[in-house]
Amino acid sequence: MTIPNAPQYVTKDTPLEEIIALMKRDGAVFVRGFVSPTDVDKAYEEVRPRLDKSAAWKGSFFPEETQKAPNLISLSPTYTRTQMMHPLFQQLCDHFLVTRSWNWWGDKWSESVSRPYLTSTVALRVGPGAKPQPLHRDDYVHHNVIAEAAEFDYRSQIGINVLVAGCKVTKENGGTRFIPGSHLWANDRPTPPNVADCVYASLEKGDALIFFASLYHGAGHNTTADEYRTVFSTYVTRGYLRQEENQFLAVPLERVREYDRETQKFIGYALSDPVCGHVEEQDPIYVVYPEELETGKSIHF
Ligand SMILES: O=C(O)CCC(=O)C(=O)O
Ligand SMILES: [Fe+2]
Repeated sequence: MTIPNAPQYVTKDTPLEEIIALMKRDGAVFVRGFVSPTDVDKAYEEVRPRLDKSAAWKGSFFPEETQKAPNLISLSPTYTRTQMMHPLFQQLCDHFLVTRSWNWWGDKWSESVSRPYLTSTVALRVGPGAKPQPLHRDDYVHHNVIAEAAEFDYRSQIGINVLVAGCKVTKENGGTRFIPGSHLWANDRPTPPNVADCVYASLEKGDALIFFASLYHGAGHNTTADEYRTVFSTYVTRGYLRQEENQFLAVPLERVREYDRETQKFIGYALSDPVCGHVEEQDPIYVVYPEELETGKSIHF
């Protein structure tokens, strides 16, 4: 029996319209057999060395038992090809995150179409004993503000994430938990999200959880003695959330180094609070001053 507002399991062959309707209603869908276990294993082998050397997190967003591998495109061509560029994920991003606007261009009424693009990638390996993450919205990174709405509103949604299970994911080993329907909630609700309203991802290796970045969610509690829960995470956002002139590609680093620090920060070598613009989970100013990386203040939100 289908329980209303309980997130549904679909396959990558389920008609796109059905998946879109479920996303609008629940804010999330589970996709069975999203990537083959062979491709997941290959991607895992490509990111494992980085996960193994992940330093313990000192902030409160991740428990210290969680190891992370950011920058997956550099690490794993298999991940990039089979997960980030997955046709179903691409179709959903195209459906929900293309921005179209109309303007007068002289006397011509013209349309601009901005396509979605990648905003961040990370593999997350939650170790035994890891406490749950706080429930949060990933679109807080881009300061998204949502007004209370009974109906789905395209313009309120600025991001979609896909989590792909790198192993069997269960409630016990820290499976992602989330509140179905919370993608419709206003930011300024007077009460915090309630863990009791959560459902827990239960995934086989290669299954996916696709959800709006506005959905309240977080990694669960790993209560096992010896299981490591790995997921690959891909975040996509609207294409206009960027600088007009791409300073990072247009200005060579040698030129950037000739300017003072305030100028470098204004060019873009700074974090936008909370965590936008990081490089390998660090403030991008360390790309300009790599010698400060050891002594500098690292991000631990
Ligand atoms: O590890 C998970 O299950 C979710 C991670 C997450 O929500 C995040 O890092 O923003
Ligand atoms: Fe998150």
